This record gives sequence, C-alpha cells and structure tokens, in this order.
Amino acid sequence: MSTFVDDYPEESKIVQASLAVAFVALGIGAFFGLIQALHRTNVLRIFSSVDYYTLLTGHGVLLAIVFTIFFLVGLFTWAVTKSLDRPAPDIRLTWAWFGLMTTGATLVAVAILSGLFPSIPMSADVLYTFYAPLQAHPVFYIGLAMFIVGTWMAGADWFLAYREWRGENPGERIPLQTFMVLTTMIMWYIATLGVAVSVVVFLIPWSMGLVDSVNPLLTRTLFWYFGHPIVYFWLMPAYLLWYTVLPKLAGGRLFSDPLARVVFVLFLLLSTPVGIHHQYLDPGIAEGFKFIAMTNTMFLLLPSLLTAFTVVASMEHGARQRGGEGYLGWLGALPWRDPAFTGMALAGLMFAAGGFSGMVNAGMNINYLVHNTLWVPGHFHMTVGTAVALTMMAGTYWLLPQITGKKVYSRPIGLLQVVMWFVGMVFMSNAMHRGGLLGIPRRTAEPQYTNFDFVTAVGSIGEIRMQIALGGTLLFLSVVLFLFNVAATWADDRTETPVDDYLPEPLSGPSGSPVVLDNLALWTGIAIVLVVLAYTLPLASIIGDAGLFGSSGGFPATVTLDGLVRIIAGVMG
Ligand code: HAS
Ligand code: CU1
Repeated sequence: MSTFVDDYPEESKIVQASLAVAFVALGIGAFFGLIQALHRTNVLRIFSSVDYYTLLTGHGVLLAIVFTIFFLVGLFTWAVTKSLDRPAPDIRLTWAWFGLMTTGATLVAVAILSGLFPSIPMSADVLYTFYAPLQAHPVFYIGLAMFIVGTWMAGADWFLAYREWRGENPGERIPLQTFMVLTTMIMWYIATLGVAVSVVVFLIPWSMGLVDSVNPLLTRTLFWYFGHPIVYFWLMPAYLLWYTVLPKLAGGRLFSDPLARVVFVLFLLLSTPVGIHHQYLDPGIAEGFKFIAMTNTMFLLLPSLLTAFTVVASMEHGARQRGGEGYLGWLGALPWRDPAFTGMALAGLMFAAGGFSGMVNAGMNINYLVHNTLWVPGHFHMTVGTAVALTMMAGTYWLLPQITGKKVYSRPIGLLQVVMWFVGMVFMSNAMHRGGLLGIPRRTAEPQYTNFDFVTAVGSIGEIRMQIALGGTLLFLSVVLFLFNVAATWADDRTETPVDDYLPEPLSGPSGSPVVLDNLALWTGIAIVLVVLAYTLPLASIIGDAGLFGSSGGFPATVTLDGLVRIIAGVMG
C-alpha cells in the first residue's frame, strides 16, 4: 500500500526538510527555556543576568517564530498536496521559499546568538516582539524580512496549486484542508503587511543609521497589528489537525465540515482588528480605540468556542463507535495509548484553560492587573506553548510515517513524552499565573526585587518558584525524548508496514452548506474593511501626535475631529 512519500516523493522531501528545521529550532529554544526557568527562579545560574535577555530573545524567536512556522509550512504542504491530490505546481518554487525562509531564519539566529560573544559586533537583544525603542543589528531585521517573504511565496505556491485544481474541478467544494490553508494564508497576508511596513520602512533604515529616530508607538502598534493574528497563524495548524486528524484518531469522523469552514472564515475576519488589546496600557492610544479592540476580541472567542464544541463532539462520536457509553464514561473508550491522540487531546484540554486566561487578558480593566506580569507568559505557554506546540509534536507521530514510510521508533516513549509535557506545563503555567497575580513581573532576570516581599494568600513565593523550575525541567526533558524519538525514526530503515493515512469523511459534509462559505474573495474584502475601520483612526492619531519618524515631542491621548482633518491633510501632502 503506498503512502504520501511514495505518491509525492519530492513534496515529502520538502515536508521533511521543514520539519527538520523546526525541530532544530525546538531543541535549541527549549534548552534556552530551561536555562531561563532555572535562572529566574534562582535554582541554577550559568549565564549572567545581562545575557538573560539574549537567551530570552533566542528562546522566543526560535520557538514562537521558527519552530512553529517551519512546522506550519511542512504541514500545509502535506495538507494541500494530499487534499487536492496533486503535486506542487513547480517544485523549484517550493524549494525557493524553503531556501529563503531557512536563510532568513539562520541570519536571525546568528544575529541573536552573537550577543553572547562580546568580540562579535552584532546583537539583537530585542525580545521576540522586536519593536522600538529596542534596536537590533540590521542583519536581524533583514533575516526577518527574508523569512516573511519566504512565507508569502509558500502561500503563493499553495494558491497556484489550488488554481490548477480549480481549473480541472469547476464547481466543486474546496477540499476542507486546502480551505483551511487558504483562509489562514489570506489572514497572514493581511497581518504581515503591518510588520513588513514596520521592518522595511522604519526599523531597517533606523538600525542602519539612515534615519535618526522612529516613532516607538507607531512601530509597537504596527507590531501588534501583526502580533495578534500571528497567534492564530500558530493555532490554525493545530486546528487543522484537531478538525481533520483527531476525530479519526479517536475512532470516528468530524462532526461538521460546514462548521469548520465557518470557524476558519471567522478567524480570517476577526484576527486582525483586535491587536490593540496588547496595548491597553499604552499611553497615546485613546480609550475608545481600546474599547473597540476589546469588543472585537470578545467576538473572536466565538470560533474557538465553536471549535471546542465540534472537536469534543467528534471525539465523543469516535469513543461511542469504540463502544464507549454514559455521560462521561465514553472518555475511557478513547485511544489513550496512542501518543498522537493523547498529545492532541491534552493540548486541547490545556487550551480550554489557556483560552480562559486569554479572556481575562482581553478585559480592558482586568488587563491592568495582569499586564507585564508573569501571568502573560503563563497564558501563552498554555496556548502557543501547549495547544500549538504539543499538537505539533503529537501530530508528528502521525505524520512522520507518511512522509518517511517508516514506523515511529517508540510509541511508549512518545506517550511518556506528551504526558510529561502536559504535567510540566501544569506546574509551570499554573505557578506563572499565580505569580503574575501577585505582581511578579515578566521579562526580567531578577524578579525578586530587593527590600520588597510579594505577599501570597496561598502558598509561598518559594513554592511558586520551585513549581516553575520543576515544570521547566520536565518540559525540557520532554523535548529531549521527542527529538530522540524523531531522530531514531528518521535513522531507521524503511520496513514494509502499511501506513494508516486514511481520513474519513465528516458526518455532515460540505454539500448541503451555503456555497458562499467558499467565496474567498468576499471574505477577504470584508476582512480588509474591518481592518481599515479598526486601524485608520488610531494610526492617524499616532502619526499626528509624534510624526512618522517620531519628530515631534507631543503625546496627547485623544484625537479630535479638527486634529484628524489636519493629519489627513498632512498625509495627502
Ligand atoms: Fe493570547 C497575550 C487574549 C488566544 C498567544 N497571547 C498573548 C501573548 C501570546 C498569546 C504569545 O486580550 C503574549 C504576547 C506578548 O509577548 O506580550 N489570547 C487572548 C484571547 C484568546 C487568546 C482572547 N493567545 C491565544 C492563542 C495564542 C495566544 C491561541 C497562541 C497560539 N492574549 C490575549 C490578550 C493578551 C494576550 C488580551 C495581552 C495580554 C497583555 O496584557 O500583554 C482567545 O483566542 C482564546 C479563545 C480560546 C477558547 C478556548 C476554547 C477551547 C478549546 C479546547 C477544546 C478541547 C479539546 C480537547 C479539543 C475560548 C478549543 C478536549 C479533551 C478532552 C479529553 C475531552
Ligand atoms: Cu492578542
């Protein structure tokens, strides 16, 4: 029986190469994570507190940007090829974007790591959010720009494949996995415009000394315009696996294909006009704009709540097919020995908690309590650090046999590894959330502050620290086991065992659902209108207050109609 690697050997190479880069980044990034967890908690300090920020930048960039997005491009290449059942339109284009992304990521990593060596005149201690006033060496921004352009080309590759398919299949519904990839990429194109402008127009000229100053609030706002949708760019590959693979692993079928399409359309529409919820505490943005961002964010909960319903319903259907009974008794009938299933299910379970802490963040007034505290890293280690990362590791156990033709080296090690991740994260992120509520700051190597004691209602600061150190250690060990298992699989010889790569049809298929769901041009148009509505006034006001390049010193926090007219007149020349 043939599988993906036999049908599409060239595409398999790309998927394998993308995953390989992702896993190298995962290994290094996780190691930096261990160093930080032990440093912050004062358990073990092997680097100086000054180098902490270099390592923190490396940790964030390598894991949140390189690992996640390289996995994404590998997974999406597999998904588009498989669901359209046709090879890449031109494999040279495919290798070109892979090459560009890899070169860009390497430049970024070199710029960051050079910070550890005083003899090299290069550093990029700007954290993974890289907005001004922190400044990196130009190589960092140039690498970043290459990486992003590489993702744009990858998207073009998948759209070309879709266009060829459409030519031969007029009137047919877009296969679900391809639909997910295309909507995600449209969202990505819209979102990355913000960071592209920020990097190319402001940060690169500024880091090269071509302009003296930038408007920090403007680069921050452009960053967060992109910085929120990127979290869904990380999440959508996980959702693709939860919708199309997890139901099968559970022994059943996806509950509803149309509902899955609605969810991806909602993400396309709502992911971008919310970025200001990262800036509730920024002076210089009027409260009204923050309120609009909050309202949009609350609407954006809907697609994830729909996902919780659909995915759990599909799992329950699977469990009942396997003989599960009762209100909750069916849970026991799920295939808990399968690392791919268990990893994804635990990732989903933790996302329920991470989504809840996201709701807390999103409330404008409650945000004042948690912003810039350890609560926020607690939140994102549950979301990107578990919902996404654990799903990607679990998904690997399912994908690897298809793209290599080889059996996973050890399923028990896989199972141990995914459970260890979950347990480690329970310790670490729970303690981080609690620490944040006490006011322990994020992004500092010295969170203890002299002559100041954080007051705890339950437990103690020492206990919180120990949980973070223990959790961080378990997470690192889990990555070591994962990488070992993957490397051992790759190194094995291929045997003639059949690979189970069949994905069953959904219970409720796309045929009866409104055709408008597949109208990508319509959704793109609405998404752009929403972005224009949410961002025109705030950006005009920020530029009006302090100039495009931060020339004026003023910082009023409101925008008047009179002022707006002046700004628009100014922009029009
Ligand atoms: Fe967030 C900050 C709000 C989701 C990532 N977020 C961050 C940062 C990151 C991040 C990295 O409004 C920090 C950025 C920085 O460095 O400063 N976030 C939200 C909201 C959501 C949300 C409302 N975040 C995510 C996701 C992320 C992510 C997803 C990455 C992948 N976040 C915020 C806000 C801030 C923020 C503010 C700024 C904080 C500040 O002050 O700085 C929502 O999308 C969440 C919706 C989720 C749900 C959960 C649904 C449950 C599901 C589980 C189903 C169960 C299954 C398994 C499948 C409503 C889908 C069942 C298993 C069985 C066994 C039955
Ligand atoms: Cu966000």
